[in-house]
Amino acid sequence: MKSSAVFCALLSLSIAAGQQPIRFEEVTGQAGIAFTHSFGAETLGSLLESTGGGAVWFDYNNDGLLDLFVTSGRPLGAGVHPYPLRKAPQTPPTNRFYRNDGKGRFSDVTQQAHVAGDLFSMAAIAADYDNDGNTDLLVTGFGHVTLYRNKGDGTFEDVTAGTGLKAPGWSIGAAWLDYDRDGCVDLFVGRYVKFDPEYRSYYAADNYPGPLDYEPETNLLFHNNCHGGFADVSASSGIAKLKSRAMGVTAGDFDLDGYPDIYVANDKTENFLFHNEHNGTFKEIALPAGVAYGQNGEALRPEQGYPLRLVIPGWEGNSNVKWLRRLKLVDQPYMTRDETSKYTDSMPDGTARQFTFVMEAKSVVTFPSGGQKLGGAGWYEITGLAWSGRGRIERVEVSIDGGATWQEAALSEPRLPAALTRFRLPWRWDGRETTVQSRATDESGYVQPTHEALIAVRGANYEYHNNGIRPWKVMADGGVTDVPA
Ligand SMILES: [Ca+2]
Ligand SMILES: [Ca+2]
Ligand SMILES: [Ca+2]
Ligand SMILES: [Ca+2]
Repeated sequence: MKSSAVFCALLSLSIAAGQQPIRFEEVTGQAGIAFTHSFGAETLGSLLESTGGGAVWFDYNNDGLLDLFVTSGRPLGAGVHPYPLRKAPQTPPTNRFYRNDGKGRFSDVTQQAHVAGDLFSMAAIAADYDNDGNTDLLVTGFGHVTLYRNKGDGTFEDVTAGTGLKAPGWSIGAAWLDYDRDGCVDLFVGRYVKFDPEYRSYYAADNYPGPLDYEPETNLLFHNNCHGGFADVSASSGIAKLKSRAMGVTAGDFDLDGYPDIYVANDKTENFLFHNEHNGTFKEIALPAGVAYGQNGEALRPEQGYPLRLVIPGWEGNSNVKWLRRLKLVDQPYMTRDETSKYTDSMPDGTARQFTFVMEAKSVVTFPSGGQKLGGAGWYEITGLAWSGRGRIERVEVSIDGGATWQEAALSEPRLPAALTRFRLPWRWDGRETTVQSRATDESGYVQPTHEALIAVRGANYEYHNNGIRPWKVMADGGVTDVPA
């Protein structure tokens, strides 16, 4: 509460001073702030890592100067990431806290303040939840939220467990608000999706599942009992009736009835405006209020033809038309957003090959594959999927020795043009480290190339139509990991 008031005051000062143009200068380094956000791996491999981090300005030591807390990601656990760090950094990435020393200088007080944190963090909000005059800090992230009580001596204490703040799952945006006006700030926690770090997308093997590939999640509301604890009132307040993919959350009294309301910006789904009904419940009114949808890229709604869906599995290898308003037949390609960004391939000389709709023959081994674990030497069945935009899959070969030799896999019928074709091959694993990969040949005679062969033709910048051979490394302990390109 205090932090937002100070921020607004700063903003109005700037405006009052502003007959002259306001200029900004990059001073991060000279101010003593050396922070680089980390997603904890060398290559983006999941929605979690692609989601970034947040920051909050608040005055933790009551000296009138705003201090800065910034969040960071961290390496995910072993076996859940397709691109783990091959060499861990000497200093593991953590959240950082910078004390404002005045005169444009900051000191890193992360360790002495005890706020480095232990989770893949997303956002932070600050308020004096226990009304002791010291502003406290809440950090959201993957797994739980952390409430740090400001002890008033320059240090914080993680009091999450003792306060009843249980927010499992993946939270991003959150907001402090005193919804029942009893003088103690309550807490709204927006949750994103039911994220499964082991779930991989096999349709675009270099890519990762997006927000719509995971189930939506409920949001949480906690009532502050004014004695240091919180009660989960998500159900009784009506907040938990709705599921969504919450990213940004803010609270404010938009209709000036004296009670703060809550706005939730949802990813790929309509937004929520929770109107405070003054009796401990909220009513979701975003649609009639006109703030449920954006003008472009808006969430699905019946006017757009939803829920009609047109599925085209093999043409691009990954296309779903999720809504359909009209079909128009034309005699030349049209330039729209997806046509320019997706249906082109970068070439080594910097130009782009335009309108490459067809996914050429591609296959991927789905067992054993990254993140799985074999239970020791013995018989296994290697399985996988192959497809081609050029027609039927004619054959799939599998190599269990890093590409030195290849064996023909059995194909499941029916094999249809531009459709997924399942393949399988019995395999006796001797328990030694090896590499498993597959290559498909389609009815045009096209053979799925190696990653190196693709780079030679298209350069290193292309990614969308990546149909290169996808190797998986089976380690002696049975663990299966990606082989970084
Ligand atoms: Ca301060
Ligand atoms: Ca406090
Ligand atoms: Ca309250
Ligand atoms: Ca209100």
